[in-house]
Order: sequence, then C-alpha cells, then structure tokens
Amino acid sequence: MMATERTLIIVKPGAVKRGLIGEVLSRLERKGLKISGLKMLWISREEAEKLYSVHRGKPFYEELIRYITSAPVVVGVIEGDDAVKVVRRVIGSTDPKEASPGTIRGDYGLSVTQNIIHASDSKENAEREIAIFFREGEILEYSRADEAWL
Ligand code: 3AN
Repeated sequence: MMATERTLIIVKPGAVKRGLIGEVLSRLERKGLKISGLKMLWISREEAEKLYSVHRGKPFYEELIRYITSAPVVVGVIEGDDAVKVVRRVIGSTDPKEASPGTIRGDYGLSVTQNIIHASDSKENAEREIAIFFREGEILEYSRADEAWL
C-alpha cells in the first residue's frame, strides 16, 4: 500500500558552502518527490539540540551540533508516496564511505559528520522535525504537473 507522506530534509552547511543546494534538491525532484516547503536559515543552538536530541551524550554529539550550526542550511518538506523511505534511499547510508554510488551521500563526500544532507528516519520524527522549522502555513499544497506519470 502506498501512502503519501512528508519528511524533512536539511541540506547541510558543507553542501551549501560547496554550492550543492541545486544538485541535492534536483535529485529529489527528478525522483518524483514534491517540494512542499523550502527555506534557507541559520540553525540556532536550541534548534540543533531539538533536532539531534536522540544523539545527546554520544561521542559525536558536540561535533554534530557545531557543524549543523556552522553556516546556513536549506530546510525542506518533501512529499510523496512513502517519502520517508524513498528520500533515505535517494540519500544513501549515513557513512558516505559505505553509501552506494548514485546516492547523494555516495556521490559527494567521505565524511560521516559532513554528510551533505539530513532526512527524517520515521514518520513520527518527520512531524517532530518539520515542526522545529516550519509553521503549517509555510507548507504549500499543489500538484506536480507530472504526478500521473510518476
Ligand atoms: P542519518 O543522518 O543517516 O539518519 P543518524 O541519525 O544515525 O544518521 O546520525 C545523525 C547524524 O549524526 C548523521 N547524519 C551524521 O552527521 C552524524 N553521525 C552519525 N554517526 C556518526 C559517527 N559515528 N561519527 C560522527 N558523526 C556521526
């Protein structure tokens, strides 16, 4: 059973600084996923702590917070059938050294901290993470013209 879902993505600071915003968003678009919310912002310490609350106490936690707050990011709400799973497949494994070529992480780097893009790992986390960065009015309803062909 297919179900339209939404998920949160974050184009991370390293990808923004490397000029990869368009490339990353383009890969999600060409897969047939819909961008229903999008903004550029500089994540605050408080937002970063909320986003990564499950990682608090882990050895890489401080580095993660420092990195995600080090430069602007692009946050997006991505919609589509089974979007949570599909987006994570397009992105690839957490460790870019293990991520398959053809995935975003597999094609653009080697560092597990600076791994280009974040995406929610469950529907529940997607809703929690979307609420950190978006008000409902900022998420827009429309159809893609190619929807019937995807
Ligand atoms: P994913 O982003 O694939 O869901 P998580 O949720 O396990 O992966 O980890 C969140 C973020 O924490 C990753 N995107 C990565 O930047 C960082 N991270 C995860 N594991 C490590 C690690 N062993 N060393 C350094 N950073 C890590």
